[in-house]
Amino acid sequence: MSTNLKNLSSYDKDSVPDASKMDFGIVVSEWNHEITNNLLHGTIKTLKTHGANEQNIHILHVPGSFELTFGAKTLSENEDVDAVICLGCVIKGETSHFDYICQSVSYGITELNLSFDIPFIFGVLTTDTLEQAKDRAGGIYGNKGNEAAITAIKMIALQG
Ligand code: DLZ
Repeated sequence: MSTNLKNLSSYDKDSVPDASKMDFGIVVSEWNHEITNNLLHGTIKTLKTHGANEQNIHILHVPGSFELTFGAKTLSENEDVDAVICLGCVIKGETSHFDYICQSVSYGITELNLSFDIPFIFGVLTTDTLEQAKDRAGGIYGNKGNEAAITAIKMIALQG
């Protein structure tokens, strides 16, 4: 979890490779959409800041974070993308849904990274409260979408 020691939107711009020739997939959860919309906008803005073309950014919406894994797999099979960024927001409730969804999506994205030849990026907020999510979706701790975009660019560049 980010703290006041680490802002999700702070990074060294010079350390980020040029993304103008890269193709991105973004799969975004509709659950907690006021948060995930901010994550999506933050992701797209940062990709474009580093040269990505709008027509090379493919977006797929899924109902909830549990569906991110299947959405990411589908997107990677249907579009010629170099990385898929998964965006979601899971907020702890009164039941154990939180634990099941977080476990499933983190395991699912790990599996995709091991099964496919492109990177799948974990851009999922897992918070105790809506307030904590807002703080990390364009609030006082930055925007996890910015972090996810930078991670995707760096991971694509890693492959040469
Ligand atoms: C059901 C559910 C609950 C309780 N909470 C969240 C949440 O905080 N964040 C989220 O992205 N999705 C949630 N969902 C929906 C599940 O991810 C999934 O869409 C449904 O269980 C249907 O498979």
